[in-house]
Amino acid sequence: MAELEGLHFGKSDFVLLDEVTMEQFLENLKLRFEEGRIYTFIGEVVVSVNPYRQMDIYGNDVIEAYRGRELYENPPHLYAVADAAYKAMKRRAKDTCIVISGESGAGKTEASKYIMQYIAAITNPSQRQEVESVKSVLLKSNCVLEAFGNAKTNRNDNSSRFGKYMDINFNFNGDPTGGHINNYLLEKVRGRVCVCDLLKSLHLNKDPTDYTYTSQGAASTDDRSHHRAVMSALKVIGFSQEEINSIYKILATILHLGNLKFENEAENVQLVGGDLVMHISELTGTEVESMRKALLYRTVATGGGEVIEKGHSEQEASYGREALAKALYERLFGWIVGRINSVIEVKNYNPALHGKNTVIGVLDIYGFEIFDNNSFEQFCINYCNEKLQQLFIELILRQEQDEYQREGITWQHIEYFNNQIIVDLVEQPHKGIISILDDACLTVGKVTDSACLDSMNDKLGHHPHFTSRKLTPTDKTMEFNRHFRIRHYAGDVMYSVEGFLDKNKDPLFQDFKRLMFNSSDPILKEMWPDGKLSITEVTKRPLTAATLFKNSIIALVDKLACKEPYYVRCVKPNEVKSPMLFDDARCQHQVAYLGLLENVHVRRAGFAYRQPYDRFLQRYKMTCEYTWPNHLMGSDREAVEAIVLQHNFEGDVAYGHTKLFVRTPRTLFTLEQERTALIPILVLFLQKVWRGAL
Ligand code: AD9
Ligand code: MG
Repeated sequence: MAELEGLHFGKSDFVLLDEVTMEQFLENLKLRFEEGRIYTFIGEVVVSVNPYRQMDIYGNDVIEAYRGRELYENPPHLYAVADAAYKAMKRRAKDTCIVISGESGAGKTEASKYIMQYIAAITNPSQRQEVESVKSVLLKSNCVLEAFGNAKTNRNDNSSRFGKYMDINFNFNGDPTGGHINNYLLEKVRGRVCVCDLLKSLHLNKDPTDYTYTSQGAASTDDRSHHRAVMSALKVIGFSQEEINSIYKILATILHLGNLKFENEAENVQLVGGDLVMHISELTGTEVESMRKALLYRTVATGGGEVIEKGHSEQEASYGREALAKALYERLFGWIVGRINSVIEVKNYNPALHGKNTVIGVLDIYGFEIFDNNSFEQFCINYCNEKLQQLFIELILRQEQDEYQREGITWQHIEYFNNQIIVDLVEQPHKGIISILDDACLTVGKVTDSACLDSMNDKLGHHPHFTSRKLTPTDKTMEFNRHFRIRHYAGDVMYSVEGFLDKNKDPLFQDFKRLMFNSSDPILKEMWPDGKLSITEVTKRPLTAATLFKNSIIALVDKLACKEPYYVRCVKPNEVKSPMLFDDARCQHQVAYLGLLENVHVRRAGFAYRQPYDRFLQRYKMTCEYTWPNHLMGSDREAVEAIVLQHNFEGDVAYGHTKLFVRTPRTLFTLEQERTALIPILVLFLQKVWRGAL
């Protein structure tokens, strides 16, 4: 099990590459993937390649092997990172977080689940009932969130439609006491979401005439068992039958809305067929007439304070219906997360009695996206990644430098690209892209995407990370595409501005909000507090999608910034979900934008490993004649010096006040190798001693 898996599995830490080049990096990644070694370290960071097959590496025996061990004592694994985060939390009472990033289908959600399972497995050895029930709710919450929040896309059969950040709270014993989930919902910003897809993930029958949700219809056994698992998870978490009924009613409403059609009749828009709207009003606890009206008209307050009803065009009506379906889903999801949080939040925690409450946060969030055609969705996602990169720089480098200073180690400051300039380009008040977008959305009258781009050009034309150009017509479209380009830390991305304004606005007519707030279903009502305001009271425009997203990401970064971070970087080996294929070009692209080479460089510039003297000594004393079985030196540090000297590692280490710093993992691997080789000899030796043969 020891680290030294053998050279034919490649280098288990990229820091060991002979040269840090893209070529060598990829060669090593590929070799390991082909040998079924899906994890590789960069120091404490784990790089993971999606194996697209079940691996026999997550069993209890493996969990035991990683429990309480140091990173380099075992082959790279998610468990090593999970354990490191857990140890830091438990031993040093540090809040920690594990940031998992990578593109769609790279394996983030799977990784987050293995990490959670690991933490669940190693905690509460005494099986205390209340801790077990907290763990069970935490684990079950995944199942519910996936059922409602995942859908099949062309990139991933089980794609998370939301970014998720989960805090797990621990008491001083290191046992989980509760948690909190934040979701970064993509519904609004990821255009490709189709509500019906989301419902399919719940395996409800799509046929609008069949709304018995027990999945008897055409559903397969698999669907039925999945459905049962979700139902049971909802119950374990503590959802009441009434709440579950409301959830289903809302889902059914969304399905019906999807089937609702409009037609033009003598200038006026009408609903096609009356049944659907009756079902919808019944399910939402609203009056049929009010529902019909909200679907066909909107109330507008004129300048003079007069309130008039304005009929929709067919297009507006469809647009409104779509927006309602999406908002219903979005609010339902938000409400479910809120409900789960109310169950798992730590209650009655008394620090005086229970000690410090520490936290491990697990972030499963979309990575950098560069497509052929990038739109508002990619803009938001990439901005989020700029923020996380900023945090990475801030935390990793700052922490490194702090530790060297604390331990009295001389340290050369590392030069790195600070991407704050790009973060500012996007988020700065008044000047940033989001602010320009918002201004355009708030402008009365018709502002086009193109005009918004002109405004960006005026304000940002000289920014070193912003350019825009008008593309000439292509043969295919014969249209002028308008684009702008951001020079991201991970590479240049060209965004098509088309649709930016629409996606940024809150598309939901206020009439729907009021209608839902007035529902006779108290649970549905609870989801629409903003429907309380009457039309004349609504003065402020709701925040735009980009601003809401920005605010939530800023809050997320604040949460992460006060924690000790651990990273899992996920790579997707190919686009066809194959366990065999390592697509060089696709992997190279990901390695580049995940900044993995830079990561190796930074890691190599400093000391990759550090270890308190006593622990180092305990583990390697057998490799040195002066320290085995016990040393007679003045201090542990002197004994460690003896080990280092005997192996000629002086050039690779530095001595801190309490710890030994080791520059490259090779040193530790060599020691590990020697130790592994010595153990059978020592066992033999000890057996002989016991038998009195010596
Ligand atoms: V998305 O941004 O939510 O669309 P993720 O979360 O990065 O994406 P996910 O974890 O859902 O990807 O992984 C996609 C699929 O790859 C899974 O459904 C599994 O079939 C497969 N996968 C990922 N990781 C593993 C693994 N460690 N072992 C086996 C895996 N299969
Ligand atoms: Mg996912």
